Amino acid sequence: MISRVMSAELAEHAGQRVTIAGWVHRRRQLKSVSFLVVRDRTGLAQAVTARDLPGEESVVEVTGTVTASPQAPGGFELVAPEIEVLAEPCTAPPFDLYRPEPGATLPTILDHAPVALRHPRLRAPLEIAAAGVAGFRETLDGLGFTEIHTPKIVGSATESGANVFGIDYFGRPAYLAQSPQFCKQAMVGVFERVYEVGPVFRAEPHDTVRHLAQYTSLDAELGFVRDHRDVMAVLREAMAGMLESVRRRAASAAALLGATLPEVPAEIPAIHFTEAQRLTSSEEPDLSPAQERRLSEWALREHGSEFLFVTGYPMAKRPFYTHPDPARPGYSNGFDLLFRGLELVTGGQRLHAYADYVAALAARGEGTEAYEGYLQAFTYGMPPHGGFALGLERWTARLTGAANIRQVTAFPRDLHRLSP
Ligand code: AMO
Repeated sequence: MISRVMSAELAEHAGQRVTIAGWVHRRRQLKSVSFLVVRDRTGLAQAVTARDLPGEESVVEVTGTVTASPQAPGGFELVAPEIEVLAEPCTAPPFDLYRPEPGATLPTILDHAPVALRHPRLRAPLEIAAAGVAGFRETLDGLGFTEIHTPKIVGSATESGANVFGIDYFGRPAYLAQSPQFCKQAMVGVFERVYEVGPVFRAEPHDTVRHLAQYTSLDAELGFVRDHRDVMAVLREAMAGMLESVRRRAASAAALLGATLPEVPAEIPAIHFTEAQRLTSSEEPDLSPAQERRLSEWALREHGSEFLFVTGYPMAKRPFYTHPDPARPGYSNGFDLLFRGLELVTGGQRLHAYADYVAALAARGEGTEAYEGYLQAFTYGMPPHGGFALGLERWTARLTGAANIRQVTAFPRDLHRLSP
């Protein structure tokens, strides 16, 4: 391994001869002097030289003497450098990566994602997402959860049959998992508390700014709950941990994007679905995006909170595994978490008795055949339990102010996009 110094560490090596490595972010050739700005994973470093410079996005190793320079990024630069070119690009990027704003349309950016994402502003949301996931894991590990990995090829739909991708599985019909729902519930019987960070697939037929055909789901499921409120309390901790992790690990990415990180109230305000209907003067059995926006505005105004729980969604609008509210016929122990005007999380208490599953499926005109594998868990004794799933890209988009979920997804999959 070469002993390589990161650009962010130059100040610690003042006066020494060091080697940095990265991509040529920008070059400026003046009459008598040339400036080479190199980008590595920690930021930018400048080298000053008299010679011709390799082209932008060339991969280089630069060895030079660290010297104070107020104009250089980070206040230090490399002088008298030796430059070794490790790889040269075949083509120029579709836009200048060194300009503060990408200055390209979203389709251009997405079509050229492998190089476009090197732009500091386009990379920043992905750093924030990574920090969020790290915080999610840390928080749930701390609460006694075990991380699990469940199959993405499954034999039955979990959420609804409507938006499932069918595939050919050795000649048998199978599906891409819409959610780890069934497996995470079964794993509560093994570990009591589990979580998963993984891809899920939805054949979303609509071209919207908040739907992808593949997204990253942060799932959790826990046993021995009183009802959905215990699940909401864990979700509150996970949310606080994710944001704390962004503050710790991705502060400069958040600052670059001007992202304001919300406070998570000690107790996130919660309203019942019927109250949400009343506040938005609606009798519809579901909340529209416009209603979600109005409810978020209300929560900010009334409670100073950017988060709002809506509980008790009608049973008819929730999947068959949802636990009913014993005190309110027709309503469920299911909830959504709204964040800055958007549904960010869905969760709730689940049925846990085998007979209740059989009855719930029958009430929806379905038999148990397609679910036999899943329902096994409930024939062997399952505690009252519940869980939730958070869409990572929605979280990142709301946090960074991105209007379109594709702006915070490295290689989005949607109705039209399959490459890169
Ligand atoms: P649901 O289907 O509501 O619930 O999904 C949970 C969360 O995932 C996100 N999400 C999406 N993000 C991007 N593109 C999509 N097409 C998309 N669809 C959903 C949202 C949503 O709140 N099994 C249940 C969860 C549970 O009860 O544990 C489920 O999957 O942020």
